[in-house]
Amino acid sequence: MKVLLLVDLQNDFLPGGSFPIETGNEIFPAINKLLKYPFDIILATKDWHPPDHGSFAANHHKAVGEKIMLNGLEQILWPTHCVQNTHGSEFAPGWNTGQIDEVFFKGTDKLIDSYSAFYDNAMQKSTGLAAFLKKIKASEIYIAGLATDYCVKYSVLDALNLGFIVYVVTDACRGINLAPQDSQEALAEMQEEGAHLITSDEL
Ligand code: VGL
Ligand code: ZN
Repeated sequence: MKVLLLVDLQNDFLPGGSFPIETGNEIFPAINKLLKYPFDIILATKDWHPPDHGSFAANHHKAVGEKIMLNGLEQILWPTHCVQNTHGSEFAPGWNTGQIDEVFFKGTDKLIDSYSAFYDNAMQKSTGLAAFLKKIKASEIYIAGLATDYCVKYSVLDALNLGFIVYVVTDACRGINLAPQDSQEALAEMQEEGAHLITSDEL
């Protein structure tokens, strides 16, 4: 069972959104190439926060990028983004969302962020993705999307820990890069942990 998992391809993470990755639109040629390949199933995640989410700087009257303790865990503060049922949390245009078989939602609890598509940042609650993948007997997971250094990275590391064979499609990912080398370091860490880095053309 070959699974394509597309992470957080949502308006707010792209130019014009509230938390834009300025190079984010560069992934769509690769995403559209992937969508032509014969995956057994295509899954997507949505970052899906309530308006009072604890990761939003504005909810603490603090600056973006500052760190706080949120319910016992260190939390980087982000711009308000991907609020449930807003334009910013909708899938971005530029790819055929009609091909998605199932969507998994994360970051829904205001007291804890969730970078991984599988579990929240305290590994307490599951999105249901792990159980779904086991049920369909998934073996290989091809992961792409936004952002390389957060949601893609933590999804990849959890998928490896769950025992899946994981491919990261590097030209179909872009990062936030709070520090300029963050995405490169994230890819190196994923590879060290056992992920295979490939491009959409190599696939
Ligand atoms: C993400 C930070 C906060 C991501 C989501 O999709 O990588 N990063 N929320
Ligand atoms: Zn978020």
